[in-house]
Amino acid sequence: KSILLVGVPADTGSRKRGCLMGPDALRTAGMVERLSRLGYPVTDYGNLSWDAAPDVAHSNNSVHHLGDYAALISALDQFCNTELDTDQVPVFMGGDHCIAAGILPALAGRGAAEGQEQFVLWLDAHTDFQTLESTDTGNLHGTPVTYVIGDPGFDGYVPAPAMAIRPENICMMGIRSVDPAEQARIAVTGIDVHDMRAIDEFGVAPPLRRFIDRVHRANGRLHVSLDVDFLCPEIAPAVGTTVPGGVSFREAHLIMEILYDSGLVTSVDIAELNPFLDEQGKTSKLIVELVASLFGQRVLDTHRRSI
Ligand code: DIR
Ligand code: MN
Ligand code: MN
Ligand code: MN
Repeated sequence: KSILLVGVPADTGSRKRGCLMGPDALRTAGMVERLSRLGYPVTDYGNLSWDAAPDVAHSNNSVHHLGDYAALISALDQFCNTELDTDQVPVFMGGDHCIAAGILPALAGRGAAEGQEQFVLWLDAHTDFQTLESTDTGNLHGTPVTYVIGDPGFDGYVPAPAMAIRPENICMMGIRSVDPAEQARIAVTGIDVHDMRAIDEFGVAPPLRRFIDRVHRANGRLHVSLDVDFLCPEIAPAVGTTVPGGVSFREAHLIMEILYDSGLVTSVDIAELNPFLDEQGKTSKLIVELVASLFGQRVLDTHRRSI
């Protein structure tokens, strides 16, 4: 397997700017070198570009940059369907979390063509399960999960997802900030949510292993979506929506190490990194180390490469 790095400098998903610098900060922190050192052929595709789109009005007046959301989703769909080889593991470097809305349905569509179902591990402080109607911030980075499961509320505003993700195939970890509108809907979807309370009590490994078992039994493909605010702000301050009490350094590495051992990860995105808020590249460097763990970096090199 080889790794394809793709920069997706989207930053209209919230009102705080700076996520567009994410891809370059990850490059500066040594993403290519770190992964190459693990023995993979690594190609840096560079950054995707797409045209800014005129704004599209919605009855919820707080919604902003809906036209850009549609343009981003189309650009990512096109990229996944034309530029990606089947033996490549793409690592999308965001950009805000709107990128997941473009990536997931496109990858699910490719997987379906090969008879494989798409699973998603959503690592985030937030569930990103707002709708266009319910969002009070109007920030579209709070909506990608709703979009990827095929919610009809996006019809007429954003192209329909190439292939919707089954809610039962989504596992969330690190959750600790859920809006009331999201709570009500999450409860009835079948998404497997592990909030910080559950992680404090039981740890990250047991639910992760159960989820991996399900992916394995289904012979599924596994996408890992890593929102930087999943991590504790003390170790990862460079994100616009920090929430106290996040996942620790070791918990995060353990998740990555278990994922690597599973050999099931077929794609990755890193979202919400805002280098404008970073302290001397601290967060970018941590993310590069976590991605290296996901691809097999170990203290004791006794393992076999499996991704
Ligand atoms: C909040 C924050 N739920 C909103 N969401 C996210 O604005 O809808 N922050 N995704 O990262
Ligand atoms: Mn998010
Ligand atoms: Mn978040
Ligand atoms: Mn579970």
